[in-house]
Amino acid sequence: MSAALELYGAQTGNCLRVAVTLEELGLPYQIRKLDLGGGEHRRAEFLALNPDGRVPVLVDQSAPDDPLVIAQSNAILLHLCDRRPGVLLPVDDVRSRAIVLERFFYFVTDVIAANFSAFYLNRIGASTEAAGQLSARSIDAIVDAERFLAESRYMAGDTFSLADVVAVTIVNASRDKIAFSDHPLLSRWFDESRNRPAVLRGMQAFAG
Ligand SMILES: N[C@@H](CCC(=O)N[C@@H](CS)C(=O)NCC(=O)O)C(=O)O
Repeated sequence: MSAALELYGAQTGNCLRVAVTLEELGLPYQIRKLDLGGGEHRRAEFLALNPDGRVPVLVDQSAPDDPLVIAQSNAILLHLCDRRPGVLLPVDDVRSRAIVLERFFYFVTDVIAANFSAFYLNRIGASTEAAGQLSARSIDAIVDAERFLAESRYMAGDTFSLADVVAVTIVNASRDKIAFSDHPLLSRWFDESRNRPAVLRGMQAFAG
């Protein structure tokens, strides 16, 4: 029998964030790995799921007669949080929820979007100067996030949340550019977060 949740993707940041979220929430899922280099995401079977031809895509078969197909990694993350209310995103405490969402969007927009734009400019050989500026902006925002850790153990409070999921994947991808010795709170948080069993499992979901 196949799992109710199928995750189509590859070893990319957007897909890993979904895999880590599934693991942290303890939701059973099946990986459907695509070879992006080989163009599997441009084939008709996958385009039928996501005409945009991009991963990740989640197929939620909780209602088998009416499967829900979701693209856009951040929409998938929020949908998964709804499947296990209160674990990674508070539900009843409006204040805590707002802080988790604030920090989630901080990492998604100010860090990850800038990082992706730099990567894209480098890939197409457009402007190395602009790419360098965007990359520096992304790293500055990571380092600046240390102020969140002066208030609490994790990025948005005293429990690991959706904000930490998105933060740990991008900090891991950027780790060679961060002077951790100058940022002890960030360093402590990163060591603790990246070694969580669910994070380790999620980061390996598409490996091999
Ligand atoms: N905004 C989308 C971006 C999706 C995206 O760009 N996915 C990349 C991998 S992380 C992809 O499918 N790249 C293959 C391609 O564009 O051909 C999301 O968050 O899911």
